[in-house]
Amino acid sequence: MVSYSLYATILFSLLQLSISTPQYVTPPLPILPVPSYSQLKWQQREIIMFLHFGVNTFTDSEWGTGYEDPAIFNPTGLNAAQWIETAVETGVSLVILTAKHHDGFCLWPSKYTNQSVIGSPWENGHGDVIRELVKAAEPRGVDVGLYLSPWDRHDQRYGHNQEYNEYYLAQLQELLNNYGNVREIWFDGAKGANATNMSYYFNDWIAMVRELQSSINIFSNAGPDVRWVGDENGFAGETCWSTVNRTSLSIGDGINIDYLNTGDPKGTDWLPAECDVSIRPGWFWHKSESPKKLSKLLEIYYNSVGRNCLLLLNVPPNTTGLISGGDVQRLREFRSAIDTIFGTNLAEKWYVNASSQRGGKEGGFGPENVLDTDHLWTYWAPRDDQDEDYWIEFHGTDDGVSFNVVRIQEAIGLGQRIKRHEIYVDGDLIANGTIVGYKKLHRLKMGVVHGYSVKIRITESRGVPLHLMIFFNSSQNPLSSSQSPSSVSLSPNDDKSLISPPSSTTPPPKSFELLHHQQHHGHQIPNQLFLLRCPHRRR
Ligand code: FUL
Repeated sequence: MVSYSLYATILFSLLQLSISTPQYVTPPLPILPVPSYSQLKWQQREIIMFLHFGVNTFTDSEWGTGYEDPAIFNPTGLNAAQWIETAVETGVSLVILTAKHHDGFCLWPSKYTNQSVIGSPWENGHGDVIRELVKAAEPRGVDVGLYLSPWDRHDQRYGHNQEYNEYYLAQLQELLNNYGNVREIWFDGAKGANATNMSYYFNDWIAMVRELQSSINIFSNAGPDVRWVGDENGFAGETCWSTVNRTSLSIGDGINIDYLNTGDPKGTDWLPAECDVSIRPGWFWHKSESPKKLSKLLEIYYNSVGRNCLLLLNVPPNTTGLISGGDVQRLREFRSAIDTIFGTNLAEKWYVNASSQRGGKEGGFGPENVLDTDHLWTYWAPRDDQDEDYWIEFHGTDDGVSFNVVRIQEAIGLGQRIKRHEIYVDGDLIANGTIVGYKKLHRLKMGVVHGYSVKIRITESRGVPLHLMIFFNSSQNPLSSSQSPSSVSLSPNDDKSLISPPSSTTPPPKSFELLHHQQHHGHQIPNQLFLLRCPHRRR
């Protein structure tokens, strides 16, 4: 007979077993506000494309008068598949077309006006540019967005509040009911200085958009989903929070440029900024204009994507209805340069430790998470029960590493937190900055540095900072002779320091001071980069 004490012992051991079974450590609480699902998807696109196309393309103008004859719109070789291929090659997953610009001409056969493709010889008046775009985009997995200008210089209803708002809403219904998923709608605040007075019924527009499309982002200078960055150069503020107080902004007027440019660390609304800029001087295609230099596009990339924003790059189709060869070529160079610069994680094999980790060694929030490829949901998290000097440190191999760019990312799914950070190489401060957000790119001012350890200190944050990651690029050089010249070609005026030239014959210098010296005296510099991503939790 089994004694009572044996039963008790077995029961006790079982209890102990269940108590010592490891429990998953829960993720930390978010710090509000956090992005919506659609905002998070939007942010991950990084670069999106604008297509300005319409009667202005044929009149060589930027703002049409509204008196254009629709018959002038005649893109004899229009091929939306070519636009989409260009987008795909550029790494773009969303293209936004000007369905109607300020001149009032509609690129689709709207029932509510004759100022449209209906009056054009193109396709004998049976054409529909939006349909062409959607048909070309869908099989290539590219999403579509639409720009519908509130300011309308053609329609007689403009200036009559009820009539024009009804017209605008009717067109929104056409656009959002008939072309499948639309991922972004652009409410442009632009309006000529002497334009007729007009009140836009934004609340009605927003409600209608939400009713018709569940995963759309609404853009205006004040959101509600995406805000304008405050300029048309493609540059965000050096500090650019994804948060604002929407009550400090109003759609359409009273624009506070500085507020848009920098956001608000105390903001209660998640409203990230979009940086719109054209590849050419104008928004519409003009024969006399040519695309920006590669170095300029890269500078724009660093100042938009590299400052926690999205880059909305305009590429205007020409009078044939195609994206011009020079623009396509420049976009290829742009993509190739980005891929070369950010292609390989130089830190992949490095050892990493941190000031502390949530849940201890087995907690799932260790600093090694910063080296994986999930940029949002695996991260390093320090303990949240103490006031500490938050840092994460990477230790290299015997040869160390050379780099000139640092990339840091936060796990923004749990809120934007970091207010200030510093970067040290072998104990020397080499860069510092303010916010990080989805992505912060530091192009090191002193050029390439070489070192054996890299430390990121987070010196100020909203709550406990989460996150970081590192890349070390041992990649082929974009200008290396072993590569096909078409992979990246810089025009003679391009700033070659933006993508460092090769150093196959130069042994790596021992200190970053030396590298600094070399670069400033025109020597070749190593191409490796160092990218740091804010850590995320491993699932
Ligand atoms: C501005 C407009 O006036 C320009 O023509 C262009 O569409 C740009 C994106 O927005 O406000």
